[in-house]
Amino acid sequence: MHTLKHHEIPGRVQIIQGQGGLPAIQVESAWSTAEIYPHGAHLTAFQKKGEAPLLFMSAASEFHADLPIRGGVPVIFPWFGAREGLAPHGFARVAAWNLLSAVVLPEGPVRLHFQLPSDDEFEVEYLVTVGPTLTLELVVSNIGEADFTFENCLHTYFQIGAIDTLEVTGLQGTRYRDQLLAADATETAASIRFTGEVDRVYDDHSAAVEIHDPALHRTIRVAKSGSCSTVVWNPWIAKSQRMPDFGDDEYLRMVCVESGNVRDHALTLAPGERSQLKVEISSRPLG
Ligand code: TA6
Repeated sequence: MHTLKHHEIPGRVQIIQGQGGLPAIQVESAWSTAEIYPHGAHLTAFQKKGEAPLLFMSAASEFHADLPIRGGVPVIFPWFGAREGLAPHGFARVAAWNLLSAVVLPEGPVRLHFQLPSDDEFEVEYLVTVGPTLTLELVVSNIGEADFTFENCLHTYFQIGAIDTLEVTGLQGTRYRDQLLAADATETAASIRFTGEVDRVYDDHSAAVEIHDPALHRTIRVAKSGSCSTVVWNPWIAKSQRMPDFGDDEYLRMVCVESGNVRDHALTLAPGERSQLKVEISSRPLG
């Protein structure tokens, strides 16, 4: 905690003892507030002043150095999904990231710069910019001597008012892997609605997605670059009940729209190459 304190900026950046006794960084800009744990460089909150939170956090989430936080923005690296004998979704989300800097940008947003503890093969940096929008940048550099192949994903949990009236647009015509059916399909709906568990990995998708939420009278826009995969997930009832760190009825108030490069879109960097995954999250009144 003491090594973080020197990053404090009065009225903008404060280091607190967060849940589970983990250090947390509270950020305030002129437009918004946010909270990030160096544990996993995990954003647990982002909220525009006068608006409902944009990120969903499970009330049952663990806050422990060895466990992932449930909700917010898990940073998924260097693999997505399950791997035999390994933690699902990679190790970055349970690593203790270093905060390199916290600065107020000339236009007013606050930017935090994190780095995953170094490895002699790759370097991973994560930039979080808190302003009128939330911008996330995950930069991976190959600092080794051989090609490096990995998956990345910003696995964002969005807070919504009601799943039964929610619509997600921007994916029509896109091929996807249905993770539940282990089958490939093409999205035919202009607006995706939810009537059960949805777990789809959309391929060759670099466009923005919008989440239309009549219950909160809000549209959330997820714009991105450096990403060919979009994942849409809602656990619905049965899976919610199987997850110990997720409330049985929390599926009603969240949806994941995730941006990254997974499965066939895993990235390979030659020595000296770098990749940048960038996501900008914004909101506006419904429409
Ligand atoms: O991104 C969707 C997904 O792969 C789902 O299959 C579900 O497992 C979700 O991620 C959460 O994974 P986690 O390991 O955080 O429980």
